[in-house]
Amino acid sequence: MQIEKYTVDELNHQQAEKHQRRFEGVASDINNLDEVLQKLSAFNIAIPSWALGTGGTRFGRFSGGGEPRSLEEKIEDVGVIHALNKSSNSISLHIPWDIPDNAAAIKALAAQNGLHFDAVNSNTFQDQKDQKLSYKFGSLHHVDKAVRKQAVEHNIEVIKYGKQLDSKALSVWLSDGSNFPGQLNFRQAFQNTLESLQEIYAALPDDWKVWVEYKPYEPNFYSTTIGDWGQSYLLSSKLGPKAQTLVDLGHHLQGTNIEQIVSLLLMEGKLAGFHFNDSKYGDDDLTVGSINPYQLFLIFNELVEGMDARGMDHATSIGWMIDASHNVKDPIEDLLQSVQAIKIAYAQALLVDKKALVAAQNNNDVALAQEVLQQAYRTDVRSLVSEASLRNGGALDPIGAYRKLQIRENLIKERGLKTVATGL
Ligand code: RM4
Ligand code: MN
Ligand code: MN
Repeated sequence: MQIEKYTVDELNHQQAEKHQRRFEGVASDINNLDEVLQKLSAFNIAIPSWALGTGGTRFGRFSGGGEPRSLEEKIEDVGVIHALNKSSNSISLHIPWDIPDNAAAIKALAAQNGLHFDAVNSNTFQDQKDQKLSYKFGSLHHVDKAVRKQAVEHNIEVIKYGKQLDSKALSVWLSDGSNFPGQLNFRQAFQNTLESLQEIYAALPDDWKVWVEYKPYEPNFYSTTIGDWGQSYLLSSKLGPKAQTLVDLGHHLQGTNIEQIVSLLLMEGKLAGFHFNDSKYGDDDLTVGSINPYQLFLIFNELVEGMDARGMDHATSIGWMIDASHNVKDPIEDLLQSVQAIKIAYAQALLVDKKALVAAQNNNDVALAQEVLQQAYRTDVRSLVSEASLRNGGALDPIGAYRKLQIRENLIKERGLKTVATGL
């Protein structure tokens, strides 16, 4: 489904006065307004191909209507998201859930929707139909060399698909681990993983990166072979400069100070990027910013500060992606909400008075440091995000526009009520 630009313009027109009033109220207090708007306009967040259908839990799956039935339809859905928010100009594919059979046609369709391809993701956490050896006891860390080889070859095949689509990164998440004490030799599991990743690394094109994702538990509940940022960092350091650590916000134990992890990985040039989501307990994959928007802001504060310290381009030097999966929301609405939440946190971080913060830190003025941070956090930046979207040709209110344009109703008409997208 293609969105006609004039329909978005019409909606924007109806809201123009109200928007202008709000925008001027906030804008008058911002010294570097143009810079903030430019940075917001340039900022894009990739959409994962597996988040466009209604996700399931291990108990059930309640599909919504009009879900994409093919990779082509997934690309069209991301096209809808991008047409509304002008901040989601790429899609990240999970292989083999979304194999591009005809890469040239898929690329052309993406380009037609203003999209390109972000990282490609391998999957050795499930057995596929007709697969020779099982991943029941792991993949890259497996005790059996033949299983490791099969998993390595899968990753190399994923790189091949990615090359056809002009992706520039392979994202690896392993469920490898153990459920019971004694099941695994930790050192052996780590060494096997390293060796397997080295083989994958050797197959990476020069201008590619491999992103090593970590997660503390689930589906294994005693140990995970790449369980935290230390283990991922160790692997990516041993692998070399093309390997970096990927931070998925839901992959931390409760109470972990994620912003501190981010700050140090960035300092070491080892932060690959993000899988954004939110969670209350674990890998809940909830809408970004729905549970703890303050944490999201604190992470962005470290990102902006750390990237500026290294002279990095905010928009392009690391990978920005959503990794969420919903079972009760319309997936497109959820993704639109997530992108908005990310842009809000980013805008707030751009408003932090850095000079004042550094001065407060150097004077051990703890109360003032908090005031400075919360001054930015408590600014209602939503009209700045709307203005950036407007200047890019998007909607002032993407979710409102999605509803007013009755996009889901149209997708249901087009695709039917009972469709199921591939993914989790
Ligand atoms: C995992 C992890 C990976 C994602 C899969 C679907 O928990 O977050 O990034 O590829 O889920
Ligand atoms: Mn993830
Ligand atoms: Mn996850």
